[in-house]
Amino acid sequence: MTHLDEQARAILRQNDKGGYTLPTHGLYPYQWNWDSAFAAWGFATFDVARAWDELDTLMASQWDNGMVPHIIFHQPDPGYFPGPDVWQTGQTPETSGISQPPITAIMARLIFEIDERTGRARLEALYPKLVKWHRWWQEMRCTHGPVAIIHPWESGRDNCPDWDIGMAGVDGSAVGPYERRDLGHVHADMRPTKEDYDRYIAIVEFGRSVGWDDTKIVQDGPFLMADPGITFMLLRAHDDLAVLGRALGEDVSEIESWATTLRSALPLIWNDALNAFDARNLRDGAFANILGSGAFLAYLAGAGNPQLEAQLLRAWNAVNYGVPSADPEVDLFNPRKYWRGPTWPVVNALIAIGLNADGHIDLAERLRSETAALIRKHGFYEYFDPVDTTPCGGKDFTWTAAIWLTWARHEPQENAAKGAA
Ligand code: 9WN
Repeated sequence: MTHLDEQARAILRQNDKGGYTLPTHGLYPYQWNWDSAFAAWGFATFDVARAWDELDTLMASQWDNGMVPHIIFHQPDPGYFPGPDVWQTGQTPETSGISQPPITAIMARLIFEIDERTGRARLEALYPKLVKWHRWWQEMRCTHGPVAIIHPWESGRDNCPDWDIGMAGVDGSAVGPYERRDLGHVHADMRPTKEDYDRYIAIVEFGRSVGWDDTKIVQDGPFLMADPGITFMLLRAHDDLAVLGRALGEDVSEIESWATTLRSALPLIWNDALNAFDARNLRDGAFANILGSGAFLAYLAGAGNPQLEAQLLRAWNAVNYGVPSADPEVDLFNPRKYWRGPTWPVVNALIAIGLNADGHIDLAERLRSETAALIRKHGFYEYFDPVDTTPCGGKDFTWTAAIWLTWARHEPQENAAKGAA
């Protein structure tokens, strides 16, 4: 075990609150949905039982309607805004009112395959909850075909340019005074703007005003956009859930039919003018007309194609390290501003899983080695400047430590020796 491996394990342990893991101390003092799924994958490299615990704790906060919230406010903490008093969802424990990328089934499969014998009982307990969550996505968020998000935070790629056209229609001017807490931890240049936050809060206030009724929010809410990123992650998650269901001897025909229906909606998010998958404003049908990293998650769902590959290489070759979160060849690209340019190790890991499965072994390896170089040089930061490597956002970050242990640390010789894909 190398020093970096030890450090990565130590980060997971330091951020472990007993059953759930904080993304990082200070900036994000609660349990986040997709962060937890990555944390579980990381724990699985040295403590499989702890990995299942993480997923159990996440799924334990599932709402009666099947939704699994994006934040679970286990313990009060004044260090984050907006907290439970703003969301007012009336859940116990308190939670936010939106979801986040459904990668839990993807990670559950990876963890199950490490040790199927002991994992079986854990999976049996989790499986019905995952099916219920996936059904919620299909019924509540796929009414327009691809996955719709009702808040940029739902995408996990909060302020990426994909959402600019949808956010332009959100009126944030009536939001009362509030104090952001993120700026006490991270420089404002790296975070979303005040205009973004006013609109984020306006969308939360709308959800609260209709008692977090999904049908009303999808119908009348201030923001509704098709998200290529979640569409591809859900597609992959459906496939993985079906594999898990079959292993348990379950009838997976409902899951298979969701996957077929969702796959048939992919042409709706293909933008010919951009030559790539693209986000779309579902209020008026307009495409975002901007290449984002969500498009490259197509590989995760086996939906890559030569035009997309050309766009991937163009955007990637325009920077030096990792796949950028926004197109480096457009004016709004900003290499340090959150999801408007920086490279995110976790997104790189998901893209690489897809590239590998699609036979692009060399590209997957290039992505791994560039991501590993960033972590070796600076440590386990939240994200990085893809041009000059500057580390950005929170440090000692759980998901960066997790993907180091599971993916970034593995040199090709080692992969070949292990027969890993
Ligand atoms: C809002 C925790 C989360 C990640 C998201 C990332 C960021 C929150 C924020 O942090 O979002 O959910 O306050 O900025 O964008 O992907 O899950 O790491």
